[in-house]
Amino acid sequence: MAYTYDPKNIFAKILTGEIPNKTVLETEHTLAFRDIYPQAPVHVLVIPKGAYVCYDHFAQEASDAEILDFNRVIGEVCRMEGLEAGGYRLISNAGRDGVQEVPHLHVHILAGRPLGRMLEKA
Ligand code: DGP
Repeated sequence: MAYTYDPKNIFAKILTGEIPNKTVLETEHTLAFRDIYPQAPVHVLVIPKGAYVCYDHFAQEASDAEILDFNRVIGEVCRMEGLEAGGYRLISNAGRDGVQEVPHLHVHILAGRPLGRMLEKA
């Protein structure tokens, strides 16, 4: 599938500094920042700096360095936020059925309260 990246999406604007963010961690290829509408006491979004729409796009086209850095940042944020003991959930929504609102790859890190079952029955 060919991916079309919208360079005007909200997270692209966060990456250019056009929209402010509460940064948790920044590296060469990755930015982690607090979600504006937190769903849990800890709600951090991790995004690659490159123009990738969703996880499979990233996994297909990103460099090894970008993929390594992205995954390391997710783990590092979990440690920085002290989540190892209590646990956490990672979510990456994609496309229509995943109900992805912002079309720039992001992984949600959610923690700080019991999060319930992963999905409610339809
Ligand atoms: P998703 O549905 O997976 O695409 O989640 C998008 C998330 O992005 C949602 O939890 C709210 C968050 N969000 C939307 N706009 C902004 C913003 O301007 N700043 C921040 N920090 N988060 C945003």
